[in-house]
Formats: sequence, structure tokens, C-alpha cells
Amino acid sequence: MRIDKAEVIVTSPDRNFVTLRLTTDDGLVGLGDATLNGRELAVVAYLKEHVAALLIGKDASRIEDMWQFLYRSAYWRRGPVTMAAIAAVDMALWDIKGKAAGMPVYQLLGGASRDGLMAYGHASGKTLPELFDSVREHQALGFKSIRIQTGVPGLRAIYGIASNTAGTSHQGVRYDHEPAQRGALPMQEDWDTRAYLRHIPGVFEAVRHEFGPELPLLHDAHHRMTPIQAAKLGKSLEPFDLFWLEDCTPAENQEALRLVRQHTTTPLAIGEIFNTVWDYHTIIREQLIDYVRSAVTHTGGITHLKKVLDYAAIYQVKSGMHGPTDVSPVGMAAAMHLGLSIHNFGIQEYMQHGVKTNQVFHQSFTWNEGYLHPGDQPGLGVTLDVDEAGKYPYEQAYLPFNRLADGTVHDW
Ligand code: EZ4
Ligand code: CO
Repeated sequence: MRIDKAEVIVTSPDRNFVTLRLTTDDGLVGLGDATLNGRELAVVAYLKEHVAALLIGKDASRIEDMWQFLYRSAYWRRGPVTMAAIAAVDMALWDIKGKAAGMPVYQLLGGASRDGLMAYGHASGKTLPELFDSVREHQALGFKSIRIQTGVPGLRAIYGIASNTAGTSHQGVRYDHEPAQRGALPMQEDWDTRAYLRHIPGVFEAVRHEFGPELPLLHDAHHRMTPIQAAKLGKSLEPFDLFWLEDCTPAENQEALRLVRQHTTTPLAIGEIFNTVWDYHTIIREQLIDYVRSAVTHTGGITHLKKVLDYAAIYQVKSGMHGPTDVSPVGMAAAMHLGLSIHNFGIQEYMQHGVKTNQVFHQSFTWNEGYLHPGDQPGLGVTLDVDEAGKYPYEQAYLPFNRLADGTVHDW
């Protein structure tokens, strides 16, 4: 079972996706997701120019060895581009191993630890009535847990609020498949932390009043606060019993979370932009977070993220894997197989892909009353229709960014 062919496929059905496709000499095909939103072609070049040739002729069954080889032989370690490239190779090899064994990947990881994966969806609205409608739409689709994002009075555009010109997912929910906007330049948004801190507790109070105490509610603060601001927000949200507050600070300073943790019992989730266990070791060991947000795609694949989550398990920290539309259906499948098998699964983010994306990637996961299951196809359970993919060439896209009222660039 040697790797015969390594192809990098770029397609942009509803948004850009980068997929690595490995073929073995006995005809097995493995897919890996290498999508790095807004910097897609950097990973394409890394794979095409520096990795593809190294794979040819290698034994496809040696997943751990391949991971160590790609990580250590490059000399330059970590970073989102490198770790997305390694993730794609790793996922494709797990896909191949599953097909060779005739088993879904979750069986190779130890089998199912649960019947399905509780998933949360994204409700948003510029105003409370719009937000309530969005929560109801998600409940009607079966979502049992819901992320809440709203507009802030005085700010024009804000992270996480679906635009009115949004597309529609396969389940019919109005949804904007970005935040990356197609175009030659990034969109500029505005930000005011004090206005946000004044507004958000009232939003959660209103949502609890409307939907009752049981519904698990989540919120993403998108790295925008200082530790003391984050502590204040966490404390002010305690009466509304959040499932988690996500990315309350730019958490590359792991020690900053000590300050937040001293002040609030609101559970914390961090890590969608992290890429190795080294980004997490202090916040896991000191139990400064409750959920690990990494996606398989951005954290070196199933092999590495499983190690991060096994380490987290020792400290009662659970998974909360990133599942935006910029993780491709292949990356989502990898997340579902891993989530189903580990003991310390917490929740899975699930933003539905668009109609065109689902025509390019044929998936076998199931959605049943708020629970995802990766299905029982051998491997990851996703196939890529190359002809369909070819209809959608790459389009330049950028994530937005923020400036404060005085023109200062701020975390977005
Ligand atoms: O901004 O995936 O929790 N989800 C998020 C996402 C990220 C995008 C960046 O590529 O914060 O919407
Ligand atoms: Co986030």
C-alpha cells in the first residue's frame, strides 16, 4: 500500500477549499482538508512544492511515522500553514487506513463512546427580534444548543452576524458562508469594547427570558478583550448560565487566562487558531479552560489533535471542535470520527455547508435531532467529485478586520 499520487485540489463552490487527495498503488483514495481561511494558497504551495514529492512511494499505512517525519524533518515547526498541510496528509492516511480495513475511522480510534455528537448552531441578528427568529429557525432544525451573536448599538458591521444578502444552506437556513469575503481587499469593520460589554448581558437576559433556562447558550468574543475585560464579561454573564464563552482574550498569552479564571465561573473555550499542544499546555495543565476549540484541519490532523484531547482529558477539559464553513466537509468528517471515539467529547460546532459545497463533496454523516454521526462508510466517508470541483475556481477572499473609532487596528 504505497502512495502513488498526491494531488492538491482547490475549489470554491460556496467558498474556497483546499483538499489533498492521495491515491495508493492498490487504488485506494484518501482525502485530507488543508483549508486555511484567507490564506489558502500558502498551504497549497506548501503541499505542492514541499510535501507532495516526499509522499510518493511511501507506505500509506505508517500514519504516526509520516506525521513525525513531516513535523521533524521540516526543521521549522508549528504554525498554521505547516500544521494544516500535515493535517491534510494525516487525514488522508486515516481515510486510506479505514478503507483498507473496511471500517469507519472512528472504529480504528477505539470505537464509539456515544451514540451521536451534540452540535451547536449559530443564531444571530442585528436586533433582538431578528436574533429570536434565528434561534427559532435553529430549534426547528433540531439544534439543542445555540451560539448567540448580536449587533451592538453604534457599530455598523460585527463579527458573526449573517448579512441580509446571505446564501442558504442545504437545510434552508439563511446563512452567510463567510466571514471571509471574496474580493481583492479585506473588509473593514468597526469595534468598541465598552459598548459591547454594556450591551451583551442584556442580550443574554432577553434570550433566557424568551427561551427559558434549559437551552445551552454559547457566545464567541473573538479574541477582542483584555483579561480584565474578559473577567468582567464572564462575571456579568454568570446569571445566564452559558455553556461557554469562547476566545475571550487573544489567548496566545496563556498566563492571561489565570486572571480571567480567578474572577468568573463562566466556562471558557479557546483554541480555534491554535495549532499544536504547545499552544495549550499551560491552560490545560492549570485547568484555565473547559473546552479545546481546535479543528482537526488546523491542528496537525487526527493524530495530533487526539493527543491534545487525551492530554486535556486528564484535566477534565473537553472537546469543542471548531466547525465553521471554512472547515471543509472532509475536515468536518474527521472531527466527527474523532469526537465520536474520545471519552472527553464536549460539543461540536456545526455551521452547515452550502448547496454547491454539498454537490462537490458527497458526505455520509447523519443529522438526527441535534446530534451528528459520521456514518459507517469505510474511511472518513466523504468523496470529492473532481468534475464538479473544477467548475469553481479559486477566488481571492479575505477575513475582515477591525479598526477602532480613532483608526487603531483591533483584533477582529
Ligand atoms: O472566525 O472560521 O467560532 N467560529 C469562528 C469562525 C472563525 C472563522 C475564521 O476562519 O470564530 O467564524
Ligand atoms: Co470562534
